[in-house]
Amino acid sequence: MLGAGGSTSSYQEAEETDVVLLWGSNAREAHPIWFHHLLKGIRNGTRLYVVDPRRTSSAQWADVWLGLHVGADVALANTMAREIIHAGLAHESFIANATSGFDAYRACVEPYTLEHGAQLTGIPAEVIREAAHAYAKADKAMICWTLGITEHHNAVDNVLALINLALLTGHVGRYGCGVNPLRGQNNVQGGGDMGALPNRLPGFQDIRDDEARAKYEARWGVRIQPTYGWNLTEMLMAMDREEMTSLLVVGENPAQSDADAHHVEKVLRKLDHLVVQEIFLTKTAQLAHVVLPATASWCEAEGTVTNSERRVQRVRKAVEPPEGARDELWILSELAKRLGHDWGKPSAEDVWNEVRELSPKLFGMSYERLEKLGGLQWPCRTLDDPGSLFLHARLWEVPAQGRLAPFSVVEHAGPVEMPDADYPFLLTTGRRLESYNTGVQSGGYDSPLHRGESVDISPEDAAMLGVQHGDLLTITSRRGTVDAPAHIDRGLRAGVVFMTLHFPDDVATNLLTIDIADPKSGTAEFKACAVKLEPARVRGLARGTTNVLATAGTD
Ligand SMILES: Nc1nc2c(c(=O)[nH]1)N[C@H]1C(S)=C(S)[C@@H](COP(=O)(O)OP(=O)(O)OC[C@H]3O[C@@H](n4cnc5c(=O)[nH]c(N)nc54)[C@H](O)[C@@H]3O)O[C@H]1N2
Ligand SMILES: Nc1nc2c(c(=O)[nH]1)N[C@H]1C(S)=C(S)[C@@H](COP(=O)(O)OP(=O)(O)OC[C@H]3O[C@@H](n4cnc5c(=O)[nH]c(N)nc54)[C@H](O)[C@@H]3O)O[C@H]1N2
Ligand SMILES: [Mo]
Repeated sequence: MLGAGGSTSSYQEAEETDVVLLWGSNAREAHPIWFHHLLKGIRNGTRLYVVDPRRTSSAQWADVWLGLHVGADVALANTMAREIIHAGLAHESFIANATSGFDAYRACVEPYTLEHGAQLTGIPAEVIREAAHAYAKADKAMICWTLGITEHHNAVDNVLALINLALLTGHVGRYGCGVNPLRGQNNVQGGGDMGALPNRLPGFQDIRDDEARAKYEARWGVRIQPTYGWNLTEMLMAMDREEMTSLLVVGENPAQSDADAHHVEKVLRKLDHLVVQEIFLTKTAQLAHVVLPATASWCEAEGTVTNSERRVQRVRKAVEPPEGARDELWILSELAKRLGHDWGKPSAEDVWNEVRELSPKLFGMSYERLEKLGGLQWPCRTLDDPGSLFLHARLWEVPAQGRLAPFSVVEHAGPVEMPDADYPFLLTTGRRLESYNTGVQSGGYDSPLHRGESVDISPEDAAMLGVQHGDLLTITSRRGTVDAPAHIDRGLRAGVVFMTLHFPDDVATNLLTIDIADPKSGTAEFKACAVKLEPARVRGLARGTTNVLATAGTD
C-alpha cells in the first residue's frame, strides 16, 4: 500500500510516541529488544493497547487489553474506523492530500457500528470506542503487529485493515507514527531485502520490472524468468502434484514447522532429491537424500543482518567453526560450480558490494560505514546519506510526492475452521519466551528454564471438563492427535486453547494445524483450527513436558 516492504518506524520512536496499538503480537516474549524500547516509552507516558485473544505477558503491561475473538481483527479495525469517522476524528487534509479510495472505504466500514463490532469481536463497545478515540486523537501513534495478524487465511486483509487506520488518522510518515510489522528473526527483513522471495530481486526489486532484471542479467550473465515463482505453500502443493521433484532447504525445518505435519512429511517423501543444509540433524534433514552438514553458523561467519527497523548491521566471525565446517557462501559457490557457474571465491563483503551496486536504496551502506556508524537504516542511497529513521515523509509534502496511498476495502471473515459440536475448542498456537521455534536451537529438555509443552486452557473450560492443572489431555483435530498436560491459564477466554510449536518431537502441535493458507501471502492459518479435548488414555508425561507442574499458578 505504501510502496516498501518494511516497518516504517524506528525503535527509538517507540520510546517517544503517545499511543501504541500492539496488535496480534506477544512482543514481551517474542520481540524483547523492541519491547525494551517500548517499556521506556511506557515510562515516558506512552499508552499501550494490546489486541490479543489471550491476556499475554505483553498485555499485562498495557493500559487496555482488547481480548478479541480469534480472527476478528478486521471487524475490530473497521469498527474503530467507523467510530473515528463518525466522531469527526479522521485526518481530512491528510486523506485528501495523500490517499486514494476513501469513499469506497468509508462505505465499507459503515455497517461496522460499535454494537455490531462488539458482537463480532467480543470486546465491549465502550472499550472499542475508547481505543479508537485514543488512537485518532493522539499526536503520535503507531501500530505494530506480528503473527496474530499474519498467520490467518485472510492475513493480507488483516494487514490492510491496520494500514487503513493509519491512513485515516494520518499516523504514518511522521516521527513517532507508523505501521510496523515486527520481524520474527534477526534477519527476516534482510532475507526479503536480499531477494529470498519468489517475486523479488535483491533490494526488493520486482522480478517483473524489466529494468531491474536487465541489471542483474548483465551482471550475472544469465537470463532471469520474468515470472513469479512459488512460495512455500505453493511449493508444497507442487511437490504433492509431483510437479516439483527436487528441493534444497537451507536453515529451515519444514517437517516440523509447517501446518498439517502428516501431509508435509508425505510430500517431502515424494521428492526425488531432497538436500538439507543444516547445523543440526533435524527431522527434515533425516528425510533428506543429501545432508550438507558442514555449515558454519552465524557467529562463525561474516555477513550482515537487517532488523525490524530496516537497520543493516554487520555480523562478525567471533569463533572458529568446528573442524571441517564450511561457510554457507563456500557451499553455495561450490554448488554453483557444479551447475556450471564459476563464482570464484567471493567474500561476504564482495557479495554485499554487488547487492549495493545493484540496489539503489542500499548503495550508501559500505562495510566501512556500517562498521563506523553502528549500522544504517534503508533507504540509504549515497555514501553521505545518514539513512532513514522513518519512511514515507513524502506523503506529508503538499502535494504528496510519488504514488498516493490507497485505502483498501476489507471485510470481516472469521477462521476457516470454527468450533462445532465435534471439535468444540478453538486452538491458537504461538510462542513462549524460553523456547525457540521448532526447538532445534533451544532444545532444553534438561534445562530448568523450559517449562515444556502444555495445552493452555481457561479456568472455566477446565472446570467444565473436570481437568486439573497438569492432567494429561489428548488434543484432536480433523488432521491429527497429540497428548499434552493441561496448564490452566487465567489469561485465556473460555473456548480458546493455546499450544506452541516448540517441542515437536514429543508434542507435534503441527499435526493439528490446518494447511489452509492466505492465497495472497501463502502463509498458513497457524492461528486457528478446531480441536476437541479428552483425558489422555495413556498415563504419564511425555518427555519435554515435565516442568509444567512446577509452574502451577504462575501465569
Ligand atoms: N522467545 C521466542 N521469541 C521468538 C520466537 C520464538 O520461538 N521464541 N520466534 C520468532 C519468530 S520466527 C517470530 S515470527 C516471532 C513471532 O512473534 P509473535 O507473533 O509475537 O508470536 P506468537 O506467539 O506466534 O503470536 C503472537 C500472538 O498472536 C495472538 N493471536 C492468535 N490469534 C490471534 C488473532 O486472531 N488476532 C490477534 N489479534 N491475535 C492473535 C496469540 O495469542 C499470540 O499471543 O517471534 C520471534 N521471537
Ligand atoms: N503451529 C505453528 N507453527 C508455526 C508457527 C506458529 O506460530 N505456529 N510459526 C511459523 C513461523 S513464523 C516460522 S518463522 C516457522 C519457523 O520454522 P523453521 O524455520 O522451520 O524453524 P526453526 O526451528 O527456526 O528452524 C531453523 C533451522 O535452521 C537451522 N540453522 C540455524 N542457524 C543456521 C545456519 O547458520 N545455517 C544453516 N544452514 N542452518 C541454520 C537450525 O538448526 C534449525 O533447524 O514456523 C512456523 N510454524
Ligand atoms: Mo517467524
